[in-house]
Amino acid sequence: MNRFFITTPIYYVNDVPHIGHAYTTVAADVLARWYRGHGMEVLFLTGTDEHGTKIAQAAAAHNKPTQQYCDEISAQFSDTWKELRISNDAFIRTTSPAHAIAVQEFLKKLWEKGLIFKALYQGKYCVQCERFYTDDELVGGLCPDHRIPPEIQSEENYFFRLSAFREQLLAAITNEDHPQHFKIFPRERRNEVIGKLKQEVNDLSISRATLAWGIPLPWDRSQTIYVWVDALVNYLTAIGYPSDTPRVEEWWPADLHLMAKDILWFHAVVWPALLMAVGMKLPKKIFAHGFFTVNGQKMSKSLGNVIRPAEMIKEYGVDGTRYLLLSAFPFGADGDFTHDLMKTGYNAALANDLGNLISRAMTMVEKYCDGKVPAGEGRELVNQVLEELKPMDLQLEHLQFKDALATLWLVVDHVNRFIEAKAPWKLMKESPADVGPALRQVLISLKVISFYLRPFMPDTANLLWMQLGQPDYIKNRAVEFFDAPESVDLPVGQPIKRGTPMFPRK
Ligand code: ME8
Repeated sequence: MNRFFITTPIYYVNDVPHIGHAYTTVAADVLARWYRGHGMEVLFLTGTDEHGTKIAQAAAAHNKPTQQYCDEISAQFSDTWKELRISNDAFIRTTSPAHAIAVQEFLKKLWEKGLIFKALYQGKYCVQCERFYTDDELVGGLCPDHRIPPEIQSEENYFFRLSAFREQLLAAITNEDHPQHFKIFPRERRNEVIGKLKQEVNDLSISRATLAWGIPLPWDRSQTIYVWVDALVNYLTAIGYPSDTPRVEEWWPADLHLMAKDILWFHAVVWPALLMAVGMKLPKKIFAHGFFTVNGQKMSKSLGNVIRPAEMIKEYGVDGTRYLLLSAFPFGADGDFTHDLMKTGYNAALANDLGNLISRAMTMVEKYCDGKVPAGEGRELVNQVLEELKPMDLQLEHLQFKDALATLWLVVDHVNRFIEAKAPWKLMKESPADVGPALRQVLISLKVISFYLRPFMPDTANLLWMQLGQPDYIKNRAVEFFDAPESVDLPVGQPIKRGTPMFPRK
């Protein structure tokens, strides 16, 4: 069976989730559901990153023992993902014992390969990013992401010879025939990585002498492992590394690492180099999406403009939130998220187009067809709808969620226009025999829409599915997919169950 291993970043537990984290996670969920729906075996991984200075400081600021603090915030991430119907198959916490073993084993391999050396290092470290910056990378002396001055850190650390992999990495990224070729998207981000790789690459400090909150280095327990190296290995912990179970063989390399552009360097350069160093395969594809701002500003606790998923869910529902996150901007581009944008999107696409289509279709079937699927010939609408949905395959393969939703909404619009044109309320008087066949096509088109809606809005799709008289697919854990979309159908006489309107207007 075809396998698909998809990951999100593991999020820092210094703060509870916001819609930036939800964005990546919902996107990954859509792909996981889409591929499962097409009969693939999917492993969808997310989790929390719990070591490092930033976390230790956050726990101290809350006057809590660090582990307890991590437990609490990590639970908030997993609860939020449950609420957002995220269908992850695994959730890694870097403070779990299995992960510590995986990281230490990985580091032992690097050590044995002679790729680690010890050196005195003085550098400028941004605790919020958990990384050193060179003077060139700072903007006016400040961290380019957080706009805060970095700390001067000076200690004797162990280093990984990242610089030794510069050329091999460049070749693996740019040469499609290279045995370790991997893809980076979008193109501009890929070019940035290539541009940086063409310049000098510094070796990477992989341990801390003064930070206790981390996993000890296997050969020198006075130092802890750098949080980024610790975090990246989570992708292997999840599949059973370091044991030799077939799972590691089956699932590695990952098909897709998803993240925003802030951490692309770690995924496109540091991680592949570490994997090359220990002789493992590289992930196949890395996609770095854009950054949300809120009313033009970076989301940050200090600015007080952080939008929490719970606020959005309260206002727009779970599926409304999922829809709004993915339809707002092309995946890859930055975007400014405003309440106006959300409200407009909700009213237009959900209340008007989709909500209205479902409710009027069901109402008419009740009124004109005795609440049952009518008989009738003719499939021109159904066939057009199936044809119009075809681009979604490629759009989702390229992670163009906004475009994929636009494709689906063209179809929603098409079915709405079909109803307008047929005007069953008039037909009832002029040619009542034509009402059943027209509404039959509308119902079958809704069944198709429901199927394509599933990955994006699983609850709505299921409600629609059940209104069409189909069995609850969430409760039955059904993972069906269309083997033969052209034969999609509904049995004549099957009762439909009109529900309450789904997306009340704001
Ligand atoms: O970097 N817009 O964790 P993190 C869009 N622990 N996406 C955003 C966002 C925004 N404004 N803010 C955050 C870490 N994200 C490390 C990762 S992985 C081995 C270790 C999302 O909590 C986006 O996916 O800072 C980004 O890459 C990630 O959260 C950073 O999460």
